[in-house]
Amino acid sequence: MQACGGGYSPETRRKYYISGPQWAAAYQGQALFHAPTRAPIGFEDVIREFAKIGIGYWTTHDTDVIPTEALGKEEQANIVGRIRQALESNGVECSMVTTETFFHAVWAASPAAEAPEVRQYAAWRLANTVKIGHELGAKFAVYWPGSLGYYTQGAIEETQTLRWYADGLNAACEADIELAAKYKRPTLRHCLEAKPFEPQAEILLPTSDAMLAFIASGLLKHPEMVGLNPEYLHELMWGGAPRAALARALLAGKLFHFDINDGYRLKHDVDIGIGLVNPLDWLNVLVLLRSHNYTGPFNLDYKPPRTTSNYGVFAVSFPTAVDRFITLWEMAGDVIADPVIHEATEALKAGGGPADPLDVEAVTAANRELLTLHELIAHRMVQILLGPHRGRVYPVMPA
Ligand code: XLS
Ligand code: MG
Ligand code: MG
Repeated sequence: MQACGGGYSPETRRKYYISGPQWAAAYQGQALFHAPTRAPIGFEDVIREFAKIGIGYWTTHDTDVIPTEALGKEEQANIVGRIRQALESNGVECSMVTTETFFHAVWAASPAAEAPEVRQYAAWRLANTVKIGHELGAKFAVYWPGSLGYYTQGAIEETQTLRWYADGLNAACEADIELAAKYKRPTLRHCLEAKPFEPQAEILLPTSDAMLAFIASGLLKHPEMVGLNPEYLHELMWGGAPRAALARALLAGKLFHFDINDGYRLKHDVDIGIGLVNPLDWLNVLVLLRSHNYTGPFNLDYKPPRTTSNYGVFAVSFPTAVDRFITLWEMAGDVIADPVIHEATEALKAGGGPADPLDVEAVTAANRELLTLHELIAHRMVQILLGPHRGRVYPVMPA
């Protein structure tokens, strides 16, 4: 880390709305074909380490911190009390809570299963998470319906399952309205998170766009309370352009929260740290968000690789992820202010000159040279990304 140089100070890092998930820091490296490589770690250590790094916000699933069987019991209240204490003494805030509706065996047929008792339990779990959110001071609740789908076709009826899923969200929003009044707080912002595959074979709401359609379907009682938590990699996984997916969410006024990470197209959810795979695409994403004044959280929903040690999670993995984000965010500011890109963009918008708009050949000819600027803009962005030779000329061979 010393050899790499140039890390930001914890004070600087805290100026950004960056949140660290409990589950990311506590991820032990396990997967279907992988045994864990790291020892378990609890929320007290995670919150303390986040604070030291300068990650000012913390996010959690209910069962990341409370055992399933203790939910709703006295033990829950004790744990929530301990979390509040850990947050307070480290100057960290809880920004988001989310319900685990994918891991426990009760969700084998999803939280919108046929059996009414499963759905009643799901509605209770969502409401209980909203309550925990209010108790911890959170502003957002996230829903990743990863188990909403199937392995074998025909057993579930999709329209019915989606109606049942909407019932769960409706229960969460209604509980929120009551709890917010009780705690004298604003209601939470409820954010749907899509992923195109995993853990079901087929997913009923696989993309952010599918979720926008679901929010507008008429099934939700409070569609104004519900928006999106897109995850960068989840849009890339299906082959989409994350920046375009974010643009559609912005146009719909539904970009509430954003999970940041990196990875590859058409692969499983590898959850690599931001900017390690697609830094140029990330720069572009942040240019879009900066130019539209996105003010929501950037949630570090990645997984430190299983080759990283417990020590390395906090000494290398988290600080470097935060620092790459900050650098890319500041570079996005450079792109927006760049005179070359500005001039090129304005020239493109002005068009190629006086031409009869109904004369197709004249319109084409008038823009022929101008459109070369598309490639120039891309070149300029790479110059800004790579930095050192921006606008400068180096002798390639010593004179
Ligand atoms: C899983 C999701 C998950 C959500 C919260 O792929 O990214 O981590 O962000 O349940
Ligand atoms: Mg996520
Ligand atoms: Mg992911």
